[in-house]
Amino acid sequence: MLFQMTVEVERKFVFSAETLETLESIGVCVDQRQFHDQYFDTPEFNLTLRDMWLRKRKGCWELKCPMANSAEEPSEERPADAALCTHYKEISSLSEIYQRVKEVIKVDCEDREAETTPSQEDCSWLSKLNLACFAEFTTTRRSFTLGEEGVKIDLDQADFGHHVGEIEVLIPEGGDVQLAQEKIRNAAKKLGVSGDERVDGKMTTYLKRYRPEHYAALLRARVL
Ligand code: V4E
Repeated sequence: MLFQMTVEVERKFVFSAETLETLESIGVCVDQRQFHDQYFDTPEFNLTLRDMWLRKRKGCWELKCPMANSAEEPSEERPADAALCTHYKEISSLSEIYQRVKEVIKVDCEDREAETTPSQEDCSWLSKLNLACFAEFTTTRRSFTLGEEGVKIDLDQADFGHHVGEIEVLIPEGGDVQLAQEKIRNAAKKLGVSGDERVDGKMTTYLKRYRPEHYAALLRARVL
């Protein structure tokens, strides 16, 4: 079966009262909501060591994976700030998620039950694959648009005291990542977002604070 996948191209930024003021004057607030995320992995970090992020948000399963063989431009031809943008496949079909997770955590193929895709409500597959929740937090998110097609700006406040902004563009798989980065660059300029340092997201901060061993393993593997 073929699945239509979305790719999220994103740049995180540190936001201040000034950024918020700019956003409120040149952008439109299109949404404000709260969601609770639970992230899952094995005790050996089989998923996150491969930069795969399995989570449950608002009752739905989501998996973020790095792009396979992403055809990057040679670094000398890439704009310097392209390195600040990440791009991940976003998978929300539980059957596709289950298939990919099983491939990584090689389950016994003799297990007939493992052949069947679980239902949204059935969480027994987690323990069968040795998956447990390693992080959970609630985020309050305000979303803005700036008039540029397909660009969304999220201001996130996590309940453990970390806030971060994200400029994001969603494209179909195989879509133009460089064009998305260009749009992100323009939006960052309009917002007065500068700096060439990578900004820690909610998860990086969470792991640093509450899961130092997991964080250290991901640093060693150069995932974070
Ligand atoms: C992909 C990823 C992680 C999973 C969480 O992704 P993130 O986009 O940070 O979360 P959120 O809540 O904004 O998701 P959305 O609602 O936009 O779908 S945790 C770490 N990574 C990888 C990663 C990385 N290596 N570097 C940076 C700057 N960001 C993410």
